[in-house]
Amino acid sequence: MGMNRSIAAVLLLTLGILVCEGGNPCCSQPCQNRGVCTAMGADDYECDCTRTGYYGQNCTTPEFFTWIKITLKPTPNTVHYLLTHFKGLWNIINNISFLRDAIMKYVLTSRSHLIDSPPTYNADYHYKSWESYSNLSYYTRTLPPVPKDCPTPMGVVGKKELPDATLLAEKLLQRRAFIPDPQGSSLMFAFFAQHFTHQFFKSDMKKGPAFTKAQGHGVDLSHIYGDTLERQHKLRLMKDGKMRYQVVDGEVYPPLVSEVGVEMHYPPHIAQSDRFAVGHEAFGLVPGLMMYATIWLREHNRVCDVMKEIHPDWDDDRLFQTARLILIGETIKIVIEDYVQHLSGYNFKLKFDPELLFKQQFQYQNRISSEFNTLYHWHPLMPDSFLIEDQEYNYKQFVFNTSVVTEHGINHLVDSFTKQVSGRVAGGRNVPGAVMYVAIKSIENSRKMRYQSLNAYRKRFSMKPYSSFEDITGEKEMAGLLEEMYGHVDAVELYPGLLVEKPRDNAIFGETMVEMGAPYSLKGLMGNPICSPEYWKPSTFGGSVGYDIVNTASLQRLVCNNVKGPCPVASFQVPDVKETGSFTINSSTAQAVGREVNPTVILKERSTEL
Ligand code: ACD
Repeated sequence: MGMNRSIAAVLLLTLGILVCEGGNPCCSQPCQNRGVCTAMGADDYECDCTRTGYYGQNCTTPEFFTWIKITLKPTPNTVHYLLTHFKGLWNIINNISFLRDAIMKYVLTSRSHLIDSPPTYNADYHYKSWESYSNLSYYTRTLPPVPKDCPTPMGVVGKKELPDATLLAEKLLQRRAFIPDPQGSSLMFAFFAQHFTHQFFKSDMKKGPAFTKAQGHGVDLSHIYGDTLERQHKLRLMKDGKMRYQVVDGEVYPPLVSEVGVEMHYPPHIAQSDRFAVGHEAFGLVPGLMMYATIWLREHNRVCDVMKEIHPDWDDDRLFQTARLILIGETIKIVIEDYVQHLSGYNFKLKFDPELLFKQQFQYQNRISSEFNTLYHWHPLMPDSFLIEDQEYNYKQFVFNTSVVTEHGINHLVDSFTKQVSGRVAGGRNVPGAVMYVAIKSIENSRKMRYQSLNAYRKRFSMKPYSSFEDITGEKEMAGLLEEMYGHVDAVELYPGLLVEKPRDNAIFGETMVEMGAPYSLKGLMGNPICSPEYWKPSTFGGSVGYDIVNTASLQRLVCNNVKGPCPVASFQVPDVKETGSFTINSSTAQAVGREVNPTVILKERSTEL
């Protein structure tokens, strides 16, 4: 079997080089295992295998230690199986701190080593250059673009023309009937994903899809504070470190555009009194985004109050800057321990502890890559309609309807979004009609940026390439359509591939989404400067009180600290799918969050457990 595969690979490579005769010999991607291909004229190439652990003309022969490593290394699916089963064993491991730390350290290092840091390519540079390293207005690229002079869009395999993007999306991506996420991700999860990622995915469409306006390239909370100093200053109260706000029905909400004068994207029919102004200019788009913007605004001002109490002598700017660092820390803690924890489905308990990396080789820097942006187009998460209290909103009624936020209030929004399930991302045919245009654009933009194939990315992220169309989808019908459209399994594009990929058992994603998404995520989160040895100490966060706020942050606590009255259950997983006993908002949870949790919700959740 292995032998057959090697012969096939050699044949394919030879074929590639032959096909490319007179063209670009790198089109056939002859260099394996992350070796770098350089064309030497029209019919020769050189593979640079330096530090890949492999040698030979195409970097295919493993060095001794590499051979041992690859022989012993379990497949990603085996590791995933181990992590998502054996709950009893994991419960023990989770409570033995040196074991938990050792496993978490391994997760962080093994994942982040897959990301080039410093970054290398961009859409216009397929070779290393100072320009692509230093120009922050580009997303970086994990794999260089397919050379322009190749026989086919994916190099040498597949058809000369890619399938029509709209047709492809309609046949394979568009929802027929809503498929709920078997992991039970809630809309609270979906809107968090949208809100949180828009700080670093902010394509500059005036320049093109390869460019970004978010030049912090990571968790800088520019979606809360604005992506320029000018915008930040307009949103700041300039007193006690706080952000500007307004009070509606006794509760704090973002200020109005008419008061602060920052640009926001609202269609003309939105009343002036409903035009909230927040860090990200597009967050008027859906109430879920404005809900999170409101929660974080309240959190910022709450943290400023806490800091002011401890440091009455601090000026406005010191309070503001310190609160921002605290909120960055809270965000990373919530993302790792609530958000990624939920998404992973692991019984192993993930841990946010920057000290785990202090003795490791790790670069505290990050550059957002274009492929990360593309893979994060999780539009299948969106439901068919939105249920808030006893009202149902269709897309037309929901989009740009910021008055939903003040009419229902944060309390009810959190409650409703926690109870509504999101759609499954992988497995195909789950993109709602209303957002199909985004899926089509993702395909078109990936083509403009000359992305390599799904299989090329699988190899880059240490996965075995798919061997057939059925191997991708795990079924026959969509596999047949893929074959008709692409002709060769190595020609299937990244984004459609990710969305039609067979999901793992009872999971939201297939293998490729996780194996690519996790390295980008963990590198981006832990590469933040606040995780570096000189920053990760209490003084950075205004002392032990601020440091504690970071180290005890959770989604539930964030909500409870920022709503009036009994706080609703806030969860990235809808309560119904939780296993018995795993979702008890009981008195100890309430105590932990330091707040009363809505008793009616508690009752309801408990009853589902019984
Ligand atoms: C692991 C941990 C589990 C990973 C599980 C799923 C990962 C899949 C996609 C990405 C998920 C979340 C993204 C979260 C944060 C992005 C942060 C970016 C910061 C710049 O097995 O490794």
